[in-house]
Amino acid sequence: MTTATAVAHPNIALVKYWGKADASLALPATGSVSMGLDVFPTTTTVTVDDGVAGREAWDTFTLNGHLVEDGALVRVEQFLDLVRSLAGSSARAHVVSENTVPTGAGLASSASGFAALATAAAAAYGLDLSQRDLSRLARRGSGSATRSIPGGVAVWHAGDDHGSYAEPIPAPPMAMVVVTIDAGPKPIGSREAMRRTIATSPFYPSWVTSTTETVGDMLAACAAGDFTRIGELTESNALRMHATIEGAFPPIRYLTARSVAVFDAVAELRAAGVEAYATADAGPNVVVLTQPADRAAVASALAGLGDVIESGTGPGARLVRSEGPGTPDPGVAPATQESTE
Ligand code: 2P0
Repeated sequence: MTTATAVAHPNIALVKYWGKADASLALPATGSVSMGLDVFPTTTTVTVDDGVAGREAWDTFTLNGHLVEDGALVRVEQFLDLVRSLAGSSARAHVVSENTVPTGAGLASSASGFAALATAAAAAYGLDLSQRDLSRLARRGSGSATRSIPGGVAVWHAGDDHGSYAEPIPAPPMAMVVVTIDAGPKPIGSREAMRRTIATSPFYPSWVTSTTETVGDMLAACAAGDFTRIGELTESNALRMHATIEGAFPPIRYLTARSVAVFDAVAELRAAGVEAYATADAGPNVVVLTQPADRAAVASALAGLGDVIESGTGPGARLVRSEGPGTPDPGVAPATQESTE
């Protein structure tokens, strides 16, 4: 038996990923840029059981103390199949995951979930992958997980299977305030909503063209340390994504009146001289980008509009424990950024 435990955090895109160029390889239609959070870690342990192998055997997946038996188990098993094919193993695994995102906080758990799973599973199956290769692997579990491997401020490149990975980029100090205004379930999951947007939104081709341009602008703004430009690009790109999604048929609208109220409050903060910029993912909750010195003031200004949680810029996924033959030493994780290929 070999076992490995990894920790990963969620990330929030400053330039969004919305749409795949190739669903089977999980290749995005455009690049994207994100900030990793330092709150809500997911801790995942993968134990490879050599005594349980072959087609007739099953993996198990326990999430927050409950055995999972629905579609989430299928997604985990498919991901482990990929790891097994890379490792040349048919041994089944037990996956035990603790996800600390409060229920309904509006943050996707698939980013931290698949980043932690990729890191732990690779180690447990004896694969010693670079950070770059781990991000490629995490991509196959969930697109946004690609960016949770490096953490910090990261770019996820569009490209082919080899070229589509995430890596850290230099950026000025930043913070976020998560404003949860609705803890209910989303009307439609992002994977299906992406498919419908591509198939039916007349705005989608423009989204791809403009977002490709915005990634370049964002990288330049980050390199220049220009927080104002980073914030302006972030808010603009989020609204462009929502406009593109709203153009689908039947339409999909994630932002509610209460979401828009947070965007309004953020605009008022800016008018009062506080640099803050709003973004939102595939749901009604809003995340506000600001600078570390302003985060407490932003959180207190927005407290009446929802539950607020502050976050700094978080670390990348890391291996915290590994035991058994062939597992990497957690002392050297996270792996280097260089490709092993
Ligand atoms: C993002 N989102 O860039 C965008 C913005 C949601 C809105 O990545 O199908 O759960 O697993 O690749 O990663 C959510 O999409 O989708 C997402 P899959 P994922 O963060």
